[in-house]
Amino acid sequence: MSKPLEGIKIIDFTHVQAGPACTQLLAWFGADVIKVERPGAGDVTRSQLRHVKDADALYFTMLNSNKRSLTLDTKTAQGKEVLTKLIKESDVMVENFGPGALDRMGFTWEHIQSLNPGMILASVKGFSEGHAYEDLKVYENVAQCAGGAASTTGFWDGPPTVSAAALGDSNTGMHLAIGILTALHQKTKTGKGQKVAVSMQDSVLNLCRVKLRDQQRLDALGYLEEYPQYPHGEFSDVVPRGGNAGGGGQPGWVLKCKGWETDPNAYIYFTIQGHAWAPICKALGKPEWIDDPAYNTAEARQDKIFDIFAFIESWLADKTKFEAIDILRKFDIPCAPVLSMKEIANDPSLRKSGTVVEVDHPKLGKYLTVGSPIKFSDVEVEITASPLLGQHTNEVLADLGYSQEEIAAMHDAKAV
Ligand code: CAO
Repeated sequence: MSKPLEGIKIIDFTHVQAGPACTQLLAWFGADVIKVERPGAGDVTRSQLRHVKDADALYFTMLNSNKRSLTLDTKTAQGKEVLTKLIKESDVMVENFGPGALDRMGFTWEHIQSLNPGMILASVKGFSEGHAYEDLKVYENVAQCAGGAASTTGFWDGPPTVSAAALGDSNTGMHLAIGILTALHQKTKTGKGQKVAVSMQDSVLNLCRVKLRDQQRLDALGYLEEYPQYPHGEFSDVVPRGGNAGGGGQPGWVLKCKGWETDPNAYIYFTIQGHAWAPICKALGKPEWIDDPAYNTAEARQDKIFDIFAFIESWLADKTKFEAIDILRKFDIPCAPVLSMKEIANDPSLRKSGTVVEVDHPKLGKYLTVGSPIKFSDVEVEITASPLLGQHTNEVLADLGYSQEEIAAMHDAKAV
């Protein structure tokens, strides 16, 4: 079966995480993604946090599957010539260099357009063009702080906290992928390429929109009724950190289960969804709460929500998180176990769905990676190993029309 993006050629001028996450997604769906890397070193993540000597690090392999690797020193005349040829026959170029790096290399947007008017140039930067911080280089946690995630994550008595989820990096890459696919679609109508730019700050903020909602409600009311600070605590004029409170209108919390004293993840997330109140009371053996006016509305429960959570914890004390979920699911209560990475790695459901995939790598051996979270009825996503540094250099150069002698000369000159 042919893949949906088959025939789309992408110059992958990305490194670290934000850009590679984007191009990996496009490669899964069939695009020919040629990763351009500096000769000798390659993407810095190849050697970052290695656990097998001389083999590419998992940081690299898990973000660069299904791609080809071309080594090219784009600061040499020969390297620029190869890149020029590639630009002329590619559909998309993706880059996440520091601000201005591509221009300094001689590949301004105007020059790229003059080489190939159909080209889509997709860029990730820390901040958007024209932003007061547009010159800054940015990594994940910097973006989480600038995008409003850190100030609203964590507990009220602790400092701003970053999430383990890659809200700044992979999330930005996913936004960029949507932008690229949109531009490709528009090109089918206009025949023209365009520039697609996504900033890490904007992408984080896009996931924090409910916190901007809360700022406006707080400005208007002076309190936020779904936060743990309500009704007994204090609010200032900024959205506070709400611990593990639910972000919508459904109060929820992380609750201890049997074994929490020794197992750091013996917890479940429990949501008190309004219309599930009666089933919740039945599940907990508290039928008298169903019609009790002190409990039977969300408003009535609010000032004793933590007493209710404490009661649920006492109910959970003799149940493991999995036993608890098996009981609660029968009552249609929105809840889930807090899963460790070890549990996720070994979860048969995730293996079966192709979300956790085992890949065989020539130097690293077998490793696990996260497969496509997007499932199609008519597309099968196969995850293949990431390329070794320069594995496809000769093949790509030959495809561009270079002779074996010319390729050998480029190797001698260390341009590739
Ligand atoms: N051949 C020759 N030179 C190359 C090259 C190649 N194949 N690939 C990269 N380079 C050069 C660039 O041209 C640049 O040169 P100059 O600065 O001299 O013009 C140089 O390598 C450094 O590039 P950089 O600024 O991208 O790299 P850095 O390590 O200093 O910064 C990062 C890394 C991620 C902070 C920066 O790239 C950045 O801010 N990117 C945008 C935001 C982003 O994507 N961050 C997320 C990264 S994932 O956490």
